[in-house]
Amino acid sequence: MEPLVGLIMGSKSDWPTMQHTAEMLEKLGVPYEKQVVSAHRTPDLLFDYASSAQSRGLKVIVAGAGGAAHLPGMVASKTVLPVLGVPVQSKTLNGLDSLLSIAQMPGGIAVGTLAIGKAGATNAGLLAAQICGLFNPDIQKNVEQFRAQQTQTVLDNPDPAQA
Ligand code: RP5
Repeated sequence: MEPLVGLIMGSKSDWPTMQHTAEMLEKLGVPYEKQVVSAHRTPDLLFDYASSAQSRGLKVIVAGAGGAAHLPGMVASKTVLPVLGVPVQSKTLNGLDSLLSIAQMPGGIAVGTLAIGKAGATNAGLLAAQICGLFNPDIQKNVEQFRAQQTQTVLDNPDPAQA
């Protein structure tokens, strides 16, 4: 299947975080593509990627970046596809810089901002799948099954002291 989700990140160093988005998309049967696209190191590539994303068939873009994290906002400015931003945990400021850079978009261009780090990356994959589930019943069913299994796992293991 052609990719529905474009998974991009500012650097290879973001992969240990953003691989959790990839894992969730795979778990939920969402076809995706992945690529390093840097706002400040490859600005022309960023413009090309974002402006061609819709015509190439993508439905959602997940963009992870750290530090002065311009990538999600700049991508959102060049496409009407929903853009989900993942703040990567930076070494110096623990990702607070990334979070504020991504979340504090001025009104008029929207980026859906997730939590810092692994949880945000995981949920970006989940949210992208939920968006794709709006037009793809198979993906929506996979999301429902994932949620049901998660619930059952908690109900089956109520003792907090037991491994
Ligand atoms: C950002 O700068 C990337 O998203 C990454 O989180 C951060 C550091 O990049 P590297 O210097 O590790 O390549 O563009």
